[in-house]
Amino acid sequence: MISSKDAISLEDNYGAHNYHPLPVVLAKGEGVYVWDPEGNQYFDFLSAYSAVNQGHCHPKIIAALKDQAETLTLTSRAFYNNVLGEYEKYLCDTFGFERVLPMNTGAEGVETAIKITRKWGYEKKGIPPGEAKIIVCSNNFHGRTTTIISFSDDAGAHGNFGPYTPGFIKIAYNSINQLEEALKDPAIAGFLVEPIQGEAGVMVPDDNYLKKAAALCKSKNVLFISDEIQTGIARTGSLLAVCGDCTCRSACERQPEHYTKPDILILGKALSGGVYPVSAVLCDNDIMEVIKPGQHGSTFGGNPLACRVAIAALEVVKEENLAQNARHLGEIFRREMENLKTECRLISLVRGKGLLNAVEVNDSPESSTAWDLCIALKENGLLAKPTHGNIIRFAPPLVMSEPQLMDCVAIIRKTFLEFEADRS
Ligand code: IF1
Repeated sequence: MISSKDAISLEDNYGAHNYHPLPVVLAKGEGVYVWDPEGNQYFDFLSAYSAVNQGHCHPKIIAALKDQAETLTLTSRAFYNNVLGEYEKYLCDTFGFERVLPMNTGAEGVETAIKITRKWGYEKKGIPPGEAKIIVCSNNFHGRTTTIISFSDDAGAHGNFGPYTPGFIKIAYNSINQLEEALKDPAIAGFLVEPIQGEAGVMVPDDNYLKKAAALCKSKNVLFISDEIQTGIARTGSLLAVCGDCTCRSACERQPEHYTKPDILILGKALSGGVYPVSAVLCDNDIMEVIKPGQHGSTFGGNPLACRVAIAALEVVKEENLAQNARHLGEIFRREMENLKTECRLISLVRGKGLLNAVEVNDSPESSTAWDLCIALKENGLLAKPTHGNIIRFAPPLVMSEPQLMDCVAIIRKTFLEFEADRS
């Protein structure tokens, strides 16, 4: 097998330099573990940005992939296929919506939601042609397409990619007042929000923020659009982040004190368990009906391979109670990190929900401390990646066991304490 050194130099020499990876090469994965070509084992605390919630190479999902791959992979939507309808019904039943529009990547899901929202704005709300606006939040991350980066305020994501798509109004995240103010504009068609901001550094909004925001949108006839590409599929301790404290296996209005039903729900990443790019946009019929034949689509969206894989991936989430496990382990993880914070001055803040957590490193975002800590964690068998300079995101697969989590806590503890001792 190719060595780590050679794999890295090939990527360096032949790939676009659009990433700055941690210097580790992954050659195999199983559950919560990954291995490099030299056979070193690591706990994966990134989970491909929450796409492998079900763990690497989950046998049930891989079996579905293999079985369908030998039967039928792609038909295009010029014809019906025998899996798409079953998949759409399964998604509708699971998430409590009337219709699904299948796509592939997360960014395509967001683009789809934007198109549906604008069209709904003109055809249902009566916004004058060309004037529809969508409210978004500062420090958002919704993907990398030209329209989506138009409303990003990350210099790297946004800079020199203009001219930019107009029609977006930016407000502060977690500000009900600013939302109320922005909603006074009658040309607003939708409010696009992450229930927890991932890329921003795992920013958890105030309790009831989503509920209040959704209610305000409803009162102004504005669509509330939840981007659950990263937070969905059990990551934050419930099937969707908008399910609040409910650990039901489906998003349900049986628990209205917890659940905030979005008008449009966007899913991606772990919808396929990280096995294949699968995204989906869900909404009820009165909204989805604005999209007519020929007005939106994708060659690969809704292909039978994607549909089989996604059904299996969601079954795993339900059968293995991954939402409950994420909730339980998340509480332990944050408690342990809070304990470590009292002994180790390297940690300034711990936050998160379920198994989407972040530790703020007590140094400036310009310092290399968080990066150096991640290198040290890697040496000790745990992979995590810094974000925004001084934040480390900890998001293992949700199939982790409590003893495994305690092993990981021990690795993090040892690494941080040794790092601190070495520096002083
Ligand atoms: C990269 C972060 C995670 C997302 C939300 C849509 C998308 C994403 C809420 C687009 C994608 C990614 C992509 C990844 C880094 C990453 C990320 F660091 F930027 F914040 F997950 F933590 N909405 N998130 O988080 O989905 O088109 O990529 O399938 O390398 O850009 P996509």
